[in-house]
Amino acid sequence: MYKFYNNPMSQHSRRVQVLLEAAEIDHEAILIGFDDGEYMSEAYLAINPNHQVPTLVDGDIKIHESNAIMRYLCKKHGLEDWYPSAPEKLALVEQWLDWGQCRLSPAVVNIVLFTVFMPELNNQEAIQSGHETMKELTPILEAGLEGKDYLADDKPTIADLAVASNITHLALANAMPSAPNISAWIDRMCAIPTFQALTPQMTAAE
Ligand SMILES: N[C@@H](CCC(=O)N[C@@H](CS)C(=O)NCC(=O)O)C(=O)O
Repeated sequence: MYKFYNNPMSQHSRRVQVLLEAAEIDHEAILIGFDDGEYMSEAYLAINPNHQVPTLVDGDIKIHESNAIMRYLCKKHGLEDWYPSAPEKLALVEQWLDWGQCRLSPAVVNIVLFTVFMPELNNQEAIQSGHETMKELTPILEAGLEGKDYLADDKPTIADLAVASNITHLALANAMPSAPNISAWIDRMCAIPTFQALTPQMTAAE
């Protein structure tokens, strides 16, 4: 059985957990603590030297990087709906997965980490930079959803799980983007069993 190392406060963990639950994949969920320093322990570093969650262990295979884990699970379990193989759909899935990791996630981390989890560092520069970047990225995501229910297909894919978990993480800092296509999409994502249950309570930014 898979061992899934995670923490509920981690949006990268949440996206994988939603996929595991939605696809009814048997797994053992193992909580890795932040507050108690477990994520930096020798035992966990042997599993993931990046001291990050999530990690999936499948026998001898240890996989870090949330999107790589989702791709692996989709391939292994033939989850064609979640990770379509048709080139046009696949290209969009990969585009939004990469966009989420390379462009969106750093901005979300700057806002949420320094506003919510490490306010004592008073890193206003990072928070400001995150908000500035979100001003640029919100219209890009909004346009990507124009006339569409989901990012890459007429059904949710792992790209939606990845990008929506990033966007809803902003709720912790009361910084959810306020844009009609994004809001309607998040509502649709909340219809996925466990997505809403695992997602922080959402309030749009002022
Ligand atoms: N690129 C990684 C990011 C994972 C990540 O940033 N995890 C955070 C929690 S959301 C973490 O474990 N942070 C602890 C650390 O970086 O030391 C992924 O997609 O899995």
